Formats: sequence, structure tokens, C-alpha cells
Amino acid sequence: MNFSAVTKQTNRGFLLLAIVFIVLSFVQCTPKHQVASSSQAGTKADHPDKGLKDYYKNYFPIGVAVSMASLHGPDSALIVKEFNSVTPENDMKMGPIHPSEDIYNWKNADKIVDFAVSHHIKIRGHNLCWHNQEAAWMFKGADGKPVTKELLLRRLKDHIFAVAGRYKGKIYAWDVVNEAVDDSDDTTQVYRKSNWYNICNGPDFIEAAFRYAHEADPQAKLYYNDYNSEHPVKREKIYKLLKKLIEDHVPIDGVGMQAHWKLYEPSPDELRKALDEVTSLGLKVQFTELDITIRLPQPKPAPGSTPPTPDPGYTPELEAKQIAQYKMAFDIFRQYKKFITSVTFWNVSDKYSWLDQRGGGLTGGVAAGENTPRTVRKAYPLLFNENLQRKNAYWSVVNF
Ligand code: 9MR
Repeated sequence: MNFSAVTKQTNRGFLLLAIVFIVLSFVQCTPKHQVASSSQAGTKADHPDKGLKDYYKNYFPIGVAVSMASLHGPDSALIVKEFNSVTPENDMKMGPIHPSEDIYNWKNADKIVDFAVSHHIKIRGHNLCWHNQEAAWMFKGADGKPVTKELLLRRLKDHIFAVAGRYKGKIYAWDVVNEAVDDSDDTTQVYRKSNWYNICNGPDFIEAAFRYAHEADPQAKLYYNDYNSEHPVKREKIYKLLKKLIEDHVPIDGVGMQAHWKLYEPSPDELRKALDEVTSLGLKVQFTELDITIRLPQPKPAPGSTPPTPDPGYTPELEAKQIAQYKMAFDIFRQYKKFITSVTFWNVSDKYSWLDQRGGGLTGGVAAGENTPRTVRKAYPLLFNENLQRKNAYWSVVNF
């Protein structure tokens, strides 16, 4: 072999090596989720340093429900990278934070607030008045009998002044009243018959809670928060409540639509209608607890029948439907950006979702006398998988 032949071969060798090197580095730098979808090529998926909050910086803050567990370890890095708003999932609710008249558990709530403040993350407070996770002591006097309306409202006021007052200037928005509207199809039944409603003999506690919250922190934005707010019957009831609050000059800024959604619900039309109705009242909207379960309704097994098929898991078909539903939702959110002041996911990743604890997702159950543990049908409702990696649904939300 002469000299020029050797040089040519060496050059070819270098060229080959260079090509292999380039291909290898591309494969290594490309996260798995990008390989899965060719539609991401040349799109926003190319910016690995960006998070949801960055993609949506011209639209609205993107939030997430957090617990003490999420402030440590890998969840916390993901929260800081992806989100610019947090909502304490449980730690500011009346029962946990104010378990008896003279006891306040500030520890967890303070830690969440400190975490958010130190990372320049906004905080939504959740919530000041609810029928669930309530402080049972509030409803009873020393004699064990139900308290009067006056005493209950005084206790509510003290509670709101203590909690909203403590985080004044740090919490920019509060879910003041949560889920006070009735769920049934009876259109005449507007309010939920809760302890609050029953002792107050009507819905006065709702208006009172907003007035107390406004007094305690005049700068905070105040929201009424509920689920199924796109369902035609409940939507009308929520509308009635909001309209009345506005007519009575109650200090309310907006409505929280929780958005615990399903693969086929709500429809785009239902979602638009709900948004149009609420915003026609001059109110802002926050999607406060977004998740989209992949579970489909399971028929209840008849007693003695064989258990239903095992959990099929996160199948490609279910994933495709979830992607489409997330895409539909965010397409509409962006169209309504002048009314929407934040979108918050309820939990960080599919590793943990409140939905996984719920009975509705169990397959089979245990036959009488059997000791087999029940299998949880996971909901896979979020944009990050169990390993905290971005799912394809993530890219359907940011590639617009
Ligand atoms: O995610 C919360 C879960 O950890 C609690 O056990 C549950 C108690 O009811 O509340 C969950 O959060 C709820 C939220 O505060 C209000 N809207 C419905 C949410 C899901 O139940």
C-alpha cells in the first residue's frame, strides 16, 4: 500500500469514527421520551433545560400539589425545574392545621412555604373552609352539642385570621371555600348539606369565609374551588352561587375548577361552556387540581362472580387517549389565557397520586375467606411517569 492509499484509508477511518461519535452522542443526549415520538423532532423538546413553567411563561403559572415528602429527594428538583406555583396538598386544611381550638400545627405548612419562597415559587393556599378534613371540634360545644351559628362563624373567623394572617404576603391566592355545592342532579338542591350548612341553616358561611379572608389578607386573590365544574347540572349550581356572591358584593376574584378529569370527560364543548359562563361574571379561573386518570369505569363484580380482568396498566391505547385529552385541555387553556391565572397539577408524578388510594380503581377485590391482597389499578394521571421522566403526554402539552 502506498502513502496516499494509507492516508485515504486513515481519513476514511476518521470520518467513520466521527460519524459514529456524532450518532452516539445524539442517542445519549436524547432522553427516552423523545425517541418515542417522532413528532417531537425539531420542536420544543429540543430544550432540555426548560420546564413546563418556561414553556407557559407567556400564558399562566404552572403549579403542583406538594407534601412534605415532595420537598426532599428527586421530587424537589423536578418541582423546581418544572413548576412555578405550589399548593400544599393537605397541610393547610383545617383538620390537619388546627386540630383543636388552641392547637395549630404550623410545622409542615411553614416548611412548604419556606421551600417555595426560597425558590421564588408562588403559593396557592388550600383551603380555608371545607366539609372534608374538617376540624371536628369546631362544630361542638363543651357539652358535646352542636354549636350555634354565631359561635361557629366566630371560630371560622379566628381560624381564617390565624392561617391567612400567618402567610399574609406569601400566599397570593386562597381556595377560601371548597366544594360547597351539591353533587346530585336535583337542580333545586344547590348547596351541599354539610356541617357548615346545617349549623348555619343555609349558605351564609360561604360569604362569611370570603369576607374574613379578605379582611385577614386584603391582597390575596380569593377563589371558590370545586370539582365537576364542567358537568352541566353542577355547572349551573356553581354559577348560581357565584352570581349571588357577586350580587352581594362578596370579595371573590375567581373560581377554581379542580379538573380531576377522565379520558372522555369533559368534552371540549363542556369545558368551553364552563369557562364562558364563569368568565361572563367577570371572574378569573384557575385549574387547581388537574389530573386525567386512565381508568375506565369498572363494572362492579356480582357477588360470587369471577373477579374482573387484571389491571392492563398504562397501555398504548390508554396513553393515546390521555395524550389527546391533555392536548385538548391545554389548547383550550391557551385560548382562554386572559382569564386563566394558573393551572395546577394534583401531585407530582405517577409514582404517587391520590387516585391510587381510591377504591374506584381496585380490580377484583378479595373473595370471601381469601387472603389475597387487592390489586390497585393505578391511575397514571400526570405528566411524569413513576421514574419522574416526562411522558409523551408532557410533549403534547408543550409542543404548541
Ligand atoms: O389529595 C388529597 C388526599 O391526600 C387526601 O387524602 C384527600 C382527603 O379528602 O384530599 C385530597 O385532596 C382533595 C382536595 O383537597 C380537594 N379536592 C379533591 C382532592 C382529591 O380528593
